Amino acid sequence: MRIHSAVLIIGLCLGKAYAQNYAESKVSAYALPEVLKAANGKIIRNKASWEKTRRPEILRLFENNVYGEMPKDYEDIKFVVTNDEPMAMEGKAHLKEVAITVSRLGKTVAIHLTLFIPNNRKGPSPAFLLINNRPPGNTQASRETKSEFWPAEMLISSGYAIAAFHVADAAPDKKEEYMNRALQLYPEQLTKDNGMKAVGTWAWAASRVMDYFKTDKDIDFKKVAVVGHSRGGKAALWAGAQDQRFAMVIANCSGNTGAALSRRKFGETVKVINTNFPHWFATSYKQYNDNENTLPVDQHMLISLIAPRPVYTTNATKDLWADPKGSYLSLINAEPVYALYGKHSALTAEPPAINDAIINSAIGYHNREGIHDMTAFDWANFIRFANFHKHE
Ligand code: GTR
Repeated sequence: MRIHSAVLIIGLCLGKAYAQNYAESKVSAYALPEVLKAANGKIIRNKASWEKTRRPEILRLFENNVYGEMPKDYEDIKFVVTNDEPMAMEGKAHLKEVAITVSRLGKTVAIHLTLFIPNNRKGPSPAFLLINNRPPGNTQASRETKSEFWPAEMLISSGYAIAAFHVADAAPDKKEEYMNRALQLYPEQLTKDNGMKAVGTWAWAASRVMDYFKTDKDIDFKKVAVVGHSRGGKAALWAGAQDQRFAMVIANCSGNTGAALSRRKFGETVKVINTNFPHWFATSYKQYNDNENTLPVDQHMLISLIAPRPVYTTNATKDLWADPKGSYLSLINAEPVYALYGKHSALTAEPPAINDAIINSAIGYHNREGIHDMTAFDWANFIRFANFHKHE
């Protein structure tokens, strides 16, 4: 009985705290850092100075203050196809399971890639790569269980290759264990304030898959979209910002330190995410706990780093924790950088109606009815978005 009342009281308190956190009226006024104003005060007016000055500046700010450095060197990388089934999915797809083995300083890490390529195709296939943060069963090669989180059959019948690796191969998603895989190759990262942690390492691993794709003649290396959900979405955005070989970036319900603006402090905040997941972002990011207004960046600048490449983000109506409005505002505030490249954005001033997708646009978006998840509805729109951009 006593326990019940305690639970009730805690529940009511939490409910109240969340209700306050979810009130638009509680969002205080904030000023976003200007994406087109360089550190020396000069206003960026064309893509040449964006690429030469401002883009590298912003990339460094994110490395030093949010995601940590992105090491690019390694001594060796090997690709071994461990399973090859040319007639998988009842003959519709070629399945390849590939061990991507990376070595540095005498240490080795293996990223296991599952890849289905449509057999009904002319030439190399465009591909989607999922950074899988959910149980590995979601991206099963055997297809005994099928999950909407990675609807491989749907992608294959739409003419796209579909690939996935599991985040635990690169960095286990636990504060006591994240350092035990790929970070063993980069021990210097573990001692720096701006060293990469789990989310950075997942993005690093996505880039190693690109290294593999470059060698696979069945894949159109110039047409690879990196996809992630939630924490995987944060990693997908960071991967796409860092590695311009990704032609498209898709972040589903990515929320705080993903697509959502930090300064709104709506739903999950920097302090909450750093406290609950101390192993995700650089140690230096913790100085912004309850101190978002001093961040030299906000998340619209992360979206900007993806320009001119198409970017698509989503939210879900019952996932206020991920701040749908703040994610949409992030996209709107990245538009000036896409404009430098003459890229058309069809974003409307207000977010589109629930379940209405903005597809014919360099920056795409939908807010799906429902909970925090990645569903067949989300994927159907990713495919529409990729189809729209296919011939660019
Ligand atoms: C939550 C976290 C979010 C998001 C989510 C997920 O607990 O607060 O930032 O990453 O997990 O990955 O599903």
